[in-house]
Amino acid sequence: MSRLLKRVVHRFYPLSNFMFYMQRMFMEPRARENIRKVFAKRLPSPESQLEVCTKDIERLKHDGFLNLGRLFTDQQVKEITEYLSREKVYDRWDVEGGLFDASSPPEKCHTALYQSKSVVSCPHILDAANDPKVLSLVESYLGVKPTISNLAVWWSYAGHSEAQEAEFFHRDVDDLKFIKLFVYLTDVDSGSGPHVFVKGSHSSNKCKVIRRYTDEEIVSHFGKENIVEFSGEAGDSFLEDTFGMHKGTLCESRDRLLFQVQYSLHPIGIYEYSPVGLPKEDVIGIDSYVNRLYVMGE
Ligand SMILES: O=C(O)CCC(=O)C(=O)O
Repeated sequence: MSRLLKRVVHRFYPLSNFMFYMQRMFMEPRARENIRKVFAKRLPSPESQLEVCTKDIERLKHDGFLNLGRLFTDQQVKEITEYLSREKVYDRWDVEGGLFDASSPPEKCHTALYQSKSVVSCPHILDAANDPKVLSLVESYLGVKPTISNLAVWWSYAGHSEAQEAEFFHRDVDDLKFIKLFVYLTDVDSGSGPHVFVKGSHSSNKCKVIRRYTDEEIVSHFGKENIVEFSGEAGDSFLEDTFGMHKGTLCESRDRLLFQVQYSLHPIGIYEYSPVGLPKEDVIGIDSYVNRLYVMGE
């Protein structure tokens, strides 16, 4: 099959791919919101018993992000990083390159991900992804019971002179509505790859073409005053609607380790999921619908 034909088929088959590419055709926040409402009616309703702070949800909707403070204690960060030090990673942008030790990445590698099965089995990770306060905020934001559609931990490495891929500003256009939880697992300052978000850009009609944008373009469209850099200690967390413009700054002085959860209405159409079977005691209290793409049901 020619490459072009393969690409065309990939857009339509399986149907989840078609849904993924369809929603990418609607880039106006208001149109996306109207379509979200239609789909939300067919999805399970929010169920959280925890009342969310109205101010928090209003700020999240207005700014596109919300600082949540500490999600992991120092001891939990230690247990997570100790566990991960025994697991292998792969280059996000060169999957074919295979697995390697996180402490000795190939020279050209900017970002290295742990395999899903390592992440799911890592201490404290599922508990954090299912933290009741986080889930109640996420439910309020999405208007439905969420689906965990991506669960990832990755290293961003220092020592490169030029940004690559997600180190440039971009929008994620993964589902009609989604939100991501970011948790730093190393201390992050301006030299160690802080995540950067453009306040309010999640509801803006500017920069609707799906591509990478330069810092200069972002400043000229949104203004320097709206660019928010997230520094923090290991264990600090924030929620962000990454339909808004964002990037991971190129690390200069130190590597950065980040844990991220994506919550959406649907599974991400182009992802392939392989739920992991976990011991019963590890899944007590977590919702089987919310976690179904990563944790195998009974
Ligand atoms: O590494 C980062 O901070 C950026 C992450 C990102 O671009 C994303 O999650 O879509």
